Amino acid sequence: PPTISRHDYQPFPYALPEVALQLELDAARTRVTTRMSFERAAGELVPLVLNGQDLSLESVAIDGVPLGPDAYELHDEMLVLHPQARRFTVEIVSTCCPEANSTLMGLYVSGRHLFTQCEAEGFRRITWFPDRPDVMARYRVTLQADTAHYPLLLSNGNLLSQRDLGDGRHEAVWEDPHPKPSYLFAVVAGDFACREERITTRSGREVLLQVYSDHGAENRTEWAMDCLIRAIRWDEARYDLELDLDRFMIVAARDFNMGAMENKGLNVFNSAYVLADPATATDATYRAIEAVIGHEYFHNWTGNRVTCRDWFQLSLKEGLTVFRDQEFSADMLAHGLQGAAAASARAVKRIDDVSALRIAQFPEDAGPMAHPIRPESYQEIANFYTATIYEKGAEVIRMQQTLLGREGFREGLDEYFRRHDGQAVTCDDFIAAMESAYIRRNPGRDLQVFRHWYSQAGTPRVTVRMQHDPQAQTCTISLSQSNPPAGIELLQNPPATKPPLHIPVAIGLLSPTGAVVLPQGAQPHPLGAPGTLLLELTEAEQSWTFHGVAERPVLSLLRDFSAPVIIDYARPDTELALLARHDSDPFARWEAGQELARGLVLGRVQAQLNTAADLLCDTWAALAQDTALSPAYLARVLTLPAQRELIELTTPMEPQAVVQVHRALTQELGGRLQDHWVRLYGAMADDPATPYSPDPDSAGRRALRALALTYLLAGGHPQAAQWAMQHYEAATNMSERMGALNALATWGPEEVRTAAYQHFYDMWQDDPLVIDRWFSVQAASPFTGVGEVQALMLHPAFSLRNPNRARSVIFQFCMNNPGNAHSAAGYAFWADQVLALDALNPEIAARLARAFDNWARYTPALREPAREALQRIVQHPTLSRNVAEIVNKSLS
Ligand code: HT7
Ligand code: ZN
Repeated sequence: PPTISRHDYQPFPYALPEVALQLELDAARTRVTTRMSFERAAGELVPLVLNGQDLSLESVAIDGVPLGPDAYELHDEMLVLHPQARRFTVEIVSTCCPEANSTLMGLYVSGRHLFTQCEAEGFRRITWFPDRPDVMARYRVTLQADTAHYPLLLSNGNLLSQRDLGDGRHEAVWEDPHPKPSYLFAVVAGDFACREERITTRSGREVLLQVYSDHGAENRTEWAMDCLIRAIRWDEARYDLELDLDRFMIVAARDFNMGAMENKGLNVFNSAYVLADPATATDATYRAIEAVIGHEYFHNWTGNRVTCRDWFQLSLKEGLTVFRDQEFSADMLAHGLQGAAAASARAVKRIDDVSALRIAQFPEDAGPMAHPIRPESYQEIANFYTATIYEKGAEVIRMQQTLLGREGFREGLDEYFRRHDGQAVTCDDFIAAMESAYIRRNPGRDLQVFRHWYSQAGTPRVTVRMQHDPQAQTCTISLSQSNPPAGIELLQNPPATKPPLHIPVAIGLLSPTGAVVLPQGAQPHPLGAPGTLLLELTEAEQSWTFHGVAERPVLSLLRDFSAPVIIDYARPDTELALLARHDSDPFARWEAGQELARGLVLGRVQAQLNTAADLLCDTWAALAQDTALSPAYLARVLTLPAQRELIELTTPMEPQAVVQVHRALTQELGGRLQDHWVRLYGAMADDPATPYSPDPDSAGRRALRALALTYLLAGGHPQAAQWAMQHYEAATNMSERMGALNALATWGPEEVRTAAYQHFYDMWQDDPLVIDRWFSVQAASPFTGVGEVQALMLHPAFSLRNPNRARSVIFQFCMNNPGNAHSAAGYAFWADQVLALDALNPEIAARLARAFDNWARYTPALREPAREALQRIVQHPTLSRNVAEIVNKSLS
């Protein structure tokens, strides 16, 4: 497949101010009439190139004159016209087949409804069009459909009119006042229940908010509406950004490739991120819905009002919007809290986000798909909706806030909107706006070095050295950075040389008893925990000397995870234990405990040292009794680093050994700290008379109780299985129920496990989202091997066509069951499923194709079967462009 390069960008040679679309909607064949008024930008004649995919062309006319087939060129995915006038109107009639469209891109059928998904390049599956984000037009959309089947006809913007067409069909006309790129276009047709509210925005405009769902699910959309209102209020308060529409709609779809889509005024959501009630949703689901609703709503400004010039700029909207949703979620967790309690609540969110970054993005940056947050090239843009674009992109934005301070960052963002509202722009435009605020605050300095974050792949390593001079009472900290080539940079000849990055490293100094040490004259960073100092590393190596430091300090490093880097600092475990107990920065405190556990696991796996876990046990025992820690925070502190995170840290990668050691250590902690788990299990019990609430405190208590139960089962407490079954049966909400089911799936005796699975299925068989959980928990269980997962796929409720179902079984097994997936049979299963999915839905297949990206670093016994499985995929005669790009990179 051809490679598209960032440097080849050319502006589209025509302006397209107005588009009128008419869709005669029908699941079998939808007829689309598209009228586009073009205006040529430059003087000379230039062909008009339109994109299209899987369309049948009925007619083309320019200024009302039909074109014969020799007046245009019709290629596989391109229609080329040769207009002569400077201003002209093109009218195209074409058809597409929604019910035959299993890709879930363009116009497709889900349940009894019709939905569209246009990002990134799905609009071209609806009609011939300049399907690129820098072509921004005003849309008027006429929808016609069978009234009984599709009583609701929705599109972007405002509803202008509705009428009965008299033949059992009806029509709705919508107009979006805001110019937009085609990827933000949306249509939904079907029969839905609707929850609605009217609110008044900050400037006093009344707006209508609607959440549409399948009939019967309307009692599960209250939380989504509540989240939407909180997101609107948060954006008004934090960034002065107001909803710019009279009507904002969210529609839940059962079949959806991703989490949700920010179409202007008509967001389409995977139903998993809309529907929640206490009986069917866990605490984590409630928080995920809040994050995704926030994310899509925040796109209304960061993505929709100011959009991307081309798809290389994807992180411009995604990184920034993830950062905004992370801040929103953190503020919701900290709501009503002050001081250290608020900091600890925010740290819980930071811990979860950094853990996700380490599990998904660090491995990506260390593998064949490594790319900068602004990629240089791609074959299939759908493959670049990655953890790097989203999560590392958000870290790059967060570093800008750290460097500018909250107010400076706000000034920069205001400047960005002042300069670019209504435009399609680049990451350079964003950083230039931020730089204007940075320079105002830091005369003589700029963000020139910082810009390299946009062009370099790979996770930088920062090595730390510290020298203390007791006589002079000075402490000198030296930081050096290394940014080795990553991904395709490794294939370049000569190898890429990478300039240093601008890395904000937040640190703190602790006395040997754990007290905050503030060196003489040092200015603490306003965003940080007590005693936080910000070191701005901009060169390969730099040193800072601090005065008035009488005793050798213990360094607290990378506070609040101030940069997406790996820290190398050799130090005794006793320092980590001290930090885990006393660091004033709650993120760094958690990190110290994780580092202690990581060292223990990796020592046992790699050096086959049976290092004693005494220090970890003592530290955890102390923390388990620290009543100042919130249950949510303590649940994170007492959780071992994830198996996936640890596997990536082994060289060569040893998935089986990590799983074994991880399980053995969990058993050991379960046994040695048994008294603490018993106490916490009792103390964290819900009061059955109190109605369920997903608030952070209640959710934290449930998380800690479920963790204690897991350790009790792992540690072999004689009553644990009985408690787990009681916990499962007595649960008054899905969070408690899943807490017990997960513990049983990971550690429970076979008969108890199987009985719980059966009970769960009998109870929830008619609820697809809950049955997704039922499949997931089994697919990720260490007791589920290839044979068992194949049996799950034979279950009548399984379907490869529904992405949520495919994710809950196949993805869960391949990505979250390392002890079983990493085997010759596991890889063969994976290859079969990639090929089967590719025939239906290439975007989903390509995501699965990435499950074993880093196979070349596996232990030799696994490398060969992984390579064979990849070869089998690559040799398949009808591979999609999506999967081909992934597997070719993986094998190169
Ligand atoms: N901006 C949205 C991306 C998206 C998407 C991309 C490719 C294929 C299907 C898709 N559905 C949604 C989601 C977001 O980041 O908000
Ligand atoms: Zn997004």
